[in-house]
Amino acid sequence: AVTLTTPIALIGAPTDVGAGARGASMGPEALRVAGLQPALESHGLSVIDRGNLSGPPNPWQPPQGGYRHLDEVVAWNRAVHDAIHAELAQGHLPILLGGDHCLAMGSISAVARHCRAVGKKLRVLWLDAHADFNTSTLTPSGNLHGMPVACLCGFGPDELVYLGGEGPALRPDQVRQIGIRSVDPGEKRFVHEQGLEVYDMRYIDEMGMRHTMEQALAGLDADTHLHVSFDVDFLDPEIAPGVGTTVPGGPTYREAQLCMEMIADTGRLGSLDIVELNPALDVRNRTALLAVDLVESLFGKSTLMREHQVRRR
Ligand code: HAR
Ligand code: MN
Ligand code: MN
Ligand code: MN
Repeated sequence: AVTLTTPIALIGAPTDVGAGARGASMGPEALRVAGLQPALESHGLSVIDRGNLSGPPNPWQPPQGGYRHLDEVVAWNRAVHDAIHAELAQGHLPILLGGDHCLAMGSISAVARHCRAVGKKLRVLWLDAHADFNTSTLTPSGNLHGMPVACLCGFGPDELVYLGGEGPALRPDQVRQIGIRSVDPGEKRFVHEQGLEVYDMRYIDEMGMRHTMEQALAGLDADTHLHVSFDVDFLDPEIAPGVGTTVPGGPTYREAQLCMEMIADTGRLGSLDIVELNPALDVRNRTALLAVDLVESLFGKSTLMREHQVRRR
């Protein structure tokens, strides 16, 4: 659970090896320039910036055997796994600054390993326009940022499935996907077959963000570690143009804020990915600034304001 005393560690992973467009490698610096650290500190949180990890460059090759840049993706994810695990072991709350979404394999495998060691349950909230549940045979692109959820659940190459040591990191029933609106045909069948809990945009339109988040957060308790994997393309492209794979019809500013606020209210947030921000496609760092604004809410900005108001009355 987040308290004002849990130190937050920022870890940059400047790569786009898993993506279909170049530029997410500039994400960590754009988030820093947008003031992520001072924004969190302004709410009384203590933040350490660990700087950036390093790894192989993007060779920009076509897929081989259904995977593009598999060796490079493995190398980056090993580095991410080790860095995230080290922070969790010290009692810190790690924030991965991506980088494309393939990096969630490294971060979530580390979170799962940590939860096994300390005997905690794990719930993953996957905020995304995409299900990221492709495999080498289902993928239309070979891009590994379209496959992290499948790999984490055991459907992928051994080098990625066993990043965290023994067995796959996740069972499908630990995942809640929110904001989904672009799923490939074979991927869709596989999502249903594996029973992933998906709150797609149709669900959010009909039921509202409040009810959606009540469902997605149901059953969390004091022994649950909540990991949020925030793919910035979750947001509607009208407010968040700086991503490689925009899909129209995403959550509005207020819907996204409410989503973050309701997560904050649980007090269970234990780790976070901010991925797929692509400054090469952004407009005056607008999408990075929005991501920072939303992450402030995720860490309880509005809760803090509400408490102040109550005290003043
Ligand atoms: N489903 C498509 C593919 O596998 C596009 C995946 C895009 N993924 C991300 N992350 N941008 O969610 O190629
Ligand atoms: Mn994604
Ligand atoms: Mn996405
Ligand atoms: Mn309800």
